[in-house]
Amino acid sequence: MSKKVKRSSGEKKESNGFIMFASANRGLVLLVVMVLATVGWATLSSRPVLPILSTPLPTGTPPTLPANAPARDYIYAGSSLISTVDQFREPPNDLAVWRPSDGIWYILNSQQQAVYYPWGISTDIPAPGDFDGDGKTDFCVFRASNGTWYIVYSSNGSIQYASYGMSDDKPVPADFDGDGRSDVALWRPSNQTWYINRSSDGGNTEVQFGASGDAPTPADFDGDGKTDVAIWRDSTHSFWVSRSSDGQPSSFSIGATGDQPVVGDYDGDGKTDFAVRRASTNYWYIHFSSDGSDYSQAWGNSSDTAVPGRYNDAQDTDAKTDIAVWRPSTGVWYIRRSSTGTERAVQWGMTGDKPVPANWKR
Ligand SMILES: [Ca+2]
Ligand SMILES: [Ca+2]
Ligand SMILES: [Ca+2]
Ligand SMILES: [Ca+2]
Repeated sequence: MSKKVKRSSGEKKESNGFIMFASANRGLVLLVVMVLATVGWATLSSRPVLPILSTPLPTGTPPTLPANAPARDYIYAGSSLISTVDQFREPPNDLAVWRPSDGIWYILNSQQQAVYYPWGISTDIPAPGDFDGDGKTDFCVFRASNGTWYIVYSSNGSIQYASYGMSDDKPVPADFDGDGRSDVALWRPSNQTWYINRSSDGGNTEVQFGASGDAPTPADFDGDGKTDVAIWRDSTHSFWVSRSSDGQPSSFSIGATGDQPVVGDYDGDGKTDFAVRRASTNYWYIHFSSDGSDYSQAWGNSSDTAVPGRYNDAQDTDAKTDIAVWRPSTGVWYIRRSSTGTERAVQWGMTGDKPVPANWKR
């Protein structure tokens, strides 16, 4: 499993079951797509679904990608990009859910308007990322049945297909090579191997890291702007990280067996902090990277879904990850503002949805 595959325009090449990018601009096919609605949630919930992607993989020349760029913060006024700030921090998240029953993504944008987009079918796994590097998250699903990624570039609406992976793989898209674009990537539990298709040069990185039973937790722990390969090992309640900065492995023990990894940059220093959540007590345990101190906080209840992320509003504009949960029974988000410790509760989504907070900027 160590062959490398080169891209060639419009041509599929196989290597050990992987077929590299083939793409086509089908912007005209799917359209009616982004609709800003000021109407209520109930109306949105009944929107029709556009079926997608039952056709064979298309061939053709992939569209030109944006030039490589370092990780940046993108500042928008409405939909217009007005500034970028170089820093290895994620811009604020929008609240969003993906509804498997109808394949629709529902986003609450910064103007508190609903945006929806049909993309995917019920058995897909949502795998959003910024694959074209324009600072906006792209709609993407991984279809395990055929090992295919279906991506819509936010920059030009083009549809990208990537056959990469097998049915039991876990999609882990992130910017491992630090060029500002998410890489199509997956973790294979059966051999604990990471398969990363680098956006910077189209080559593949395959690295065995982890053991049976581990859970992938990729993030930028060393703060160099590149996502690090990392896992949570429940049996020893420890994280293992392969640092992108020097290639060295390191481990950190925190919490207890049975805890859930909830890594994020809670102190806002640009480095991801080790963190776990204990469902039995609803406590979050965080180890701050900035000063090595430990922090704990009770938040949410045991049936909630953890959705830590940087959520900004008028009362919280810092760059720190907020402790946050989404309640499946009611669709309410409970965000603990990092700057004030106060609660922000917003209803968005309903039972059966999957929360997909990200930098949608729609
Ligand atoms: Ca994008
Ligand atoms: Ca990348
Ligand atoms: Ca890193
Ligand atoms: Ca940190």
